[in-house]
Amino acid sequence: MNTLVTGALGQVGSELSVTLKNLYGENAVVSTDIRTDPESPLVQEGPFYQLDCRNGQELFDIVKRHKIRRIYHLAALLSATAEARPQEAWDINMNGLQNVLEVARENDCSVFTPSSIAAFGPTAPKDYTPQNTIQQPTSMYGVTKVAGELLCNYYHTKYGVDTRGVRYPGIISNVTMPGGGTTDYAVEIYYEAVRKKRYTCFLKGDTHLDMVYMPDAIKAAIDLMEADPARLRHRNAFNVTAMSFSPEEQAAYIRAHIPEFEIQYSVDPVRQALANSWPNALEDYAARVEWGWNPEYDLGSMTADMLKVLSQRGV
Ligand code: AKB
Repeated sequence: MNTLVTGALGQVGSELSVTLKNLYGENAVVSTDIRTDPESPLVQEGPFYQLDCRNGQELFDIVKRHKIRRIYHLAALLSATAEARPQEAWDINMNGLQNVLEVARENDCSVFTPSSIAAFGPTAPKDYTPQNTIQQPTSMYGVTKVAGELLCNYYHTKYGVDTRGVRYPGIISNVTMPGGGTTDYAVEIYYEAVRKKRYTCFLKGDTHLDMVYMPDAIKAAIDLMEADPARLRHRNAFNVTAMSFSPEEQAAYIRAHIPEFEIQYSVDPVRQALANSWPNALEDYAARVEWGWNPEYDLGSMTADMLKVLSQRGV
């Protein structure tokens, strides 16, 4: 069964594509992205296409040519960029997704679409936010995530398309930097800790958000798509989380390895407002019961691994 990844040069896509190639075979995974990067092994080794998912015909042609049966649709604008360019965010996040769902309907593909903690707004319970609760996000990113969840469920019930998704928290990784998100600070802090032993954070020190380390985020996407459909009571999208912490708590964990590390704050009002509107911590019972979600990393083990990998690489 061949697999297509959109947004393959992004933070999740770059690592997911490599993992999928290791699992299913080099040529069984086709990578696409709106941009290209001649330095990327995914581009050099292929198959790779520069593709804007808003172009439904090109997407259809690639899916036909490579006999694709599974799509990981990761191409999207993240929260801070979407807030700066809301019309474009709606266009990319929604029209791109609808093209993917249409192509999946016509070619009998299953579809993984990530949602986000941003699919909740200020009216949802802040702590242990349930799987099923009120979803009234106030950001354009969140609006596209809720609409995307509903659209994916619609394609499942109306057309039988096998759509599945998770509500990702902030994702921390050491391979590809995130871009344009509110949770990007939680990645930058490790790079700056290794480089300069100090970091200026754009969120307030006591802002709690859910997070997950990349190996667990990748495992979530693959395990959910491999799960027995008979066990799935939910589809779009499952709450998942591995940890919830604030910048000041993260800094304390970094100080256990780098005692001189200092954190300062220069708050960005746009990203602070986004973070304030999201949950502090999700409840992820449905994911645990229905497809075995069980993250390996917590704040301590992730911090140790991030600092070790970045120091060894000499970032
Ligand atoms: C963002 O910050 O925009 C993303 C997300 C929480 O979905 N990382």
